[in-house]
Parts: sequence; structure tokens; C-alpha cells
Amino acid sequence: MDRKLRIGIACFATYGGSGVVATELGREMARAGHKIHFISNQLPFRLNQGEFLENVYYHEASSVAYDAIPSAMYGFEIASKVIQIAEDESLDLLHAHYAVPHAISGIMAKEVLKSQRSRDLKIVTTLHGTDITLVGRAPALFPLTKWAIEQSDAVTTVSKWLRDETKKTFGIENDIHVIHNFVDVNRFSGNPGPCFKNHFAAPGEKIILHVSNFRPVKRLQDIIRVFAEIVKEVPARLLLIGDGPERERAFQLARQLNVMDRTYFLGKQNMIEHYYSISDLLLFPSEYESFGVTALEAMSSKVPVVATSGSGLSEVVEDAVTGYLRPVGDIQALAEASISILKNDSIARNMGEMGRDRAVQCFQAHRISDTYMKLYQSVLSGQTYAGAIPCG
Ligand code: GMT
Repeated sequence: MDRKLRIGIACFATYGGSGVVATELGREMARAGHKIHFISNQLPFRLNQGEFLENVYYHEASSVAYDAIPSAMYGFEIASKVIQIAEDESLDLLHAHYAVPHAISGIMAKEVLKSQRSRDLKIVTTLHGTDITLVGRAPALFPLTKWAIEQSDAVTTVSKWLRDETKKTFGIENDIHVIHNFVDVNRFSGNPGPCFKNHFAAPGEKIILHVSNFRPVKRLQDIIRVFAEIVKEVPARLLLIGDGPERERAFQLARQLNVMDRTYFLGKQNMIEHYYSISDLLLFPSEYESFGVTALEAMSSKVPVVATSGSGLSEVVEDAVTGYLRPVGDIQALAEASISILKNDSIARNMGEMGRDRAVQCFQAHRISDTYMKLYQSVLSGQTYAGAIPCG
């Protein structure tokens, strides 16, 4: 099908994996000539990078504040905006990223449009992780989340692990397609940029990086503990990029373990590729990750990854090849794995190269964007989607 599509994308605007994936996917499709209409309550931050983007539109859901109603309006505002844009822009489909509330809002909009006999707006829902493992499964939201998953015209998850969790948690019998996340391998190339190692480290010191939203699931305290073990053996600095609820506790622990003078809390940063390009290791000891875009960005930048086993990270990081996977909370094992990489330049280089190869072969943006496009086309033509076999 050569026809260019009109696609709405409902996603979160602020820092976080699902918003990044949604925005980068939309940009990739816009480059291929499809008209992409982003719908959110703020300009998504990856759209806000100071460049002109052809075929990209942004529609802000208006916010209605009323004292008697707490913060529950966002989902309704998105649904209303979807109805309006579906009609004004003749959308072919809406791609909802994150079940709560975007998929629910999308299905609400679909029902309204159906009742008005306006159009049959197809809804493709991508589940990202915490929408299933944390928010959507909470009893307060369970029935609505299950309804949105079951009513979507197609559902995807960003890993096999998340597909299995979704089926188990919600008892879903319909097909759920696995489409892995992706990375811009040109942007995350590991090539030197304007940021130099000596901005942070003395000659001979290693740089360890962590990037996240500092939520409890990221286990920031484990990062500080592992780092404190590492510096007993290897001179190193820790760069922490991001911000969130665990920052203060991490601060305190870094002081308590006497590593504060070697730790940089850098806050939220936009040009993170420059930090990857000076790093020797990414530390990512999450309790679980449905995927872990950060690990993939590190691999694409030739940075070995030490992460945790037992979740979607195992579909990204190849244990003993592109880094190491160790049990959640096992500080000693995570530290030993890190030290073995930091002490051996040839292992580090080899893992970095293998990570880059894997990112290029399996997780390039255009490959994944083509897969989504095939899914859209089968939804629009009413044919069964054969599914793509995820690489790796
Ligand atoms: O917790 C986060 O990291 C944010 C969250 C989000 O939706 O923004 O990330 C989830 O979606 C990302 C993109 O698909 C995945 O790479 C992350 O692994 C996933 N987070 C968790 O599963 C904890």
C-alpha cells in the first residue's frame, strides 16, 4: 500500500521511555511521508529539539481545571481531542502509547465516533511496561485497562516478557504482537562529541553512567552501593542523568558511603548521546524493565551494560556478549561484573563492539517503523497481521 496515512499518536510529553518511543516512531514515519498528528497536553520533549519537522503536527489537549475534580481530567481531555482531530484531519488510525489513559481515551473516542456514525477509527495500542505491571493492574483501574486492551484493533508490547505479563495479569486471549523498541544508531554512535572525559574524570579514571527517571523500580540505591564497591578496585566516577522521587535518598546514601565526591547528579539532560560517548559502562540494575531503551542506547554507543536478569532487559542485553545480567539486588554480583569489564580494556572494547552490532542488526529505527507500518496496514485492510519475528 503506497497511500500515505494520517496517523494520530497519543503519548506522554515528558521524560520517560514510552514518550520517547512514541515520538521517535512518529518522526520516522513522518520522514517516510505519512502525516503524523501528536496529541498530548504539552509538546513532547523529543519534538522540541529546535528543528523543522515536515509532516509533523501537534495538538494540545486543553486542560479544564475544576476544584471539585482532582487530577482525573487528562484522559477525558485526550479522548475529546482525539475525536476532534480524527474528524478534522480524517485520521486513519490512532496509535495509543501506554494503556492508561491513552488506550482507554482512544477506545472512548472510537466509541463516540461510532455512535455518531462519523468514522471507524482504528486503535493500535502499544503497552510499555508500568502501564501493565503497576498502574493498569491496580484494582482501581484494572477493568478499564482490560477493556481498552480487548477493544483495541491491535495490541503490541515492547518485549516478549511484557506480552506474557499482560496475558497472565489480564487473562487476555487475543493476539498480542511483540515489536521491540528501537534506537537511532546515527545519533547514538559513540563517536566523540563536545563532551570530554576530562570534564568529569582524571586521567586513568573510568566513567560509569546511569540514565533514568529515578523511580523506585530503577533501584538507585543499588547503583550507589555497586559504585561504592567498584571504587574499592577501580578509580571511577559516577554520572547520574535524570531526576525523580529517589534522588534525595540516593544523595544521602552517596554521602553515607563516602562516594559523593565521585558522583555527579546531572539532572535532566537533552543531548544524552554525548554522555554515552564518554562512558565506560552503563549500570542499569532495575527491579524489572519491560525493555530498557537506555540499555539499547548505550549498546548503540558501544558502551557495555551491566543490568539485571529476569525481565525484558534479557531481550536487549546479551549476557556475557554485550554486557552482563545479574540477579536483582545482588550488589556483589553486579559489582564484580562491572569490575571485570572496567579492569579489562579488551573485554570492554569487544562488548562495546558486539553491542553496537546488535543494535544495528536488530533495533534500527527504520526496521521497527516498517514493522509498525505493516501492522497499521493489516488493521486498516481488515487482514490478519502475520506478525514479525523479533530479531535476537
Ligand atoms: O519507568 C520508566 O522507565 C518509564 C516507562 C515509560 O513508559 O515511560 O518506561 C517503560 O517503557 C519504556 C519504553 O517502552 C521501556 O523501555 C521501559 O523498560 C519501561 N519501564 C519499565 O518497564 C519499568
